[in-house]
Amino acid sequence: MIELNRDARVFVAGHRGLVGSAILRKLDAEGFSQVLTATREQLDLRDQAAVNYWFRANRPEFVFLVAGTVGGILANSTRPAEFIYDNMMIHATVVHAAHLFPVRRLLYLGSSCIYPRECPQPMKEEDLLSGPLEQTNESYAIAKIAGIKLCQAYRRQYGCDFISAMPTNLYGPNDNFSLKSSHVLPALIRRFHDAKAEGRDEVVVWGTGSPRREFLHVDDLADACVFVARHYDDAEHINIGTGEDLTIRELAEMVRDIVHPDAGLTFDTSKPDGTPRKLLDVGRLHDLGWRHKIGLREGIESSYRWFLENRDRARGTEPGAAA
Ligand code: GFB
Repeated sequence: MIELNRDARVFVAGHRGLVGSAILRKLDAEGFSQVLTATREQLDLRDQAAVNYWFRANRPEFVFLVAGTVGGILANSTRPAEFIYDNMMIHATVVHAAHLFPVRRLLYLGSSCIYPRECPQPMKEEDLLSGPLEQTNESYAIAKIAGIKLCQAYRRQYGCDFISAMPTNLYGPNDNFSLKSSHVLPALIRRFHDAKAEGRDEVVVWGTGSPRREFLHVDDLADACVFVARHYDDAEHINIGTGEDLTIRELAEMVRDIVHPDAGLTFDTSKPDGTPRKLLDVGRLHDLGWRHKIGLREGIESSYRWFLENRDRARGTEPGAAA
C-alpha cells in the first residue's frame, strides 16, 4: 500500500474539468491540506519549460494527471488535430517533469476509447492494441495510448512510480452541457430540459440508439482514483468502470423519464453511432477491492439537480455556446 496521506503535496493537473473537480472534492472531503492546482492561464501544460519551472517551484509528491482536451463523438471527429496535439503534449510534459523533479507517484487517466473498435466484450486490459481503433476518436485514442506507454517507459528506464487507469464514459457535476462538444449523457439532460422549458415534446437523439455504453459517476471515479493510487502497483493500466452497459435508446428513455416524461424520441441517423459497444472488464479492479456505489438512475437524477442549481454557470450553456 502507498502512503497517500492528508499532508502530502498533491498536484491535480486539470482541476477545473469534470474529473479534476471531482478529485478536488474527494481530497477536500478526506482533509488533504496541500492540494496544488494551476489554471490554464497560470500554466500551459503543453509547454515543457513552463511545466518544469512549475514542478521545480512547487515540488509535488503525488500527481493526478487528469488534464486534457476532451469531448464527445462530434468534437472528436471534427477536431482531431487539437485532440491529438493537446493531449500528447500535456501527457509528455507532465510525465517528464514528474521524472525530472521526482514525485512519489503519478496516476495518469486515459479513456476507454483506447480499445479496438471490434474489441471482444467486455474489454480486458490485455486487449489494448489488438486491432484497429474507432475512426471517430482515433486521434484522441492514440494520444491516450501514448500516455500509457509514456508511464510504462519512464517506469522501465528510470524506475518512476507512474501508473495508469482507463475509466469508462463519465458524467456528473461540472460536466460540459454544450450540445455540440459534450458527451451523450449531459447532452441528453440539456436537450430534454430545453425541450420541456420551451414546450416542445420531441427530442432528437443522435445515431440509431443501438450502440451500448457504460456510465460511471465521476464521484465514483474520484474515489477509485484515490483507491488505485494507494493500492495498485503494476505497470499495466487498470480499467475503472461499473461493468454494466445499456443502449443509447435505453439511456435516452431513462433521462426522459427523469427530465421530461411526456417527450417523444426522434433518432437522427445522419449523426455517427461510433463504437458499437465498449464495456470494460473490471475484474482486476474488483479483485483489488473497489466497486462503484452510484447507480445510473440515481446518478442522472443528482446530475440533473446539479444542472438546475448551476444552470447559469454550467460549462457549455453560456449564451451563444454551441447549441
Ligand atoms: O458520448 P459520446 O459522444 O461518445 O457518444 P462515445 C456516445 C453515443 O451517444 C454515440 C450517441 O453513439 C452517439 O451517437 N448520442 C446520441 C449522442 N445523442 C447524442 C448527443 O446529443 N451527443 C453526443 N455526444 N452523443 C467518446 C469519445 O466516445 O467516449 C471520447 O469520443 C471519450 O474521446 C469518451 O473517449 C469516453 O462514447 O461514442
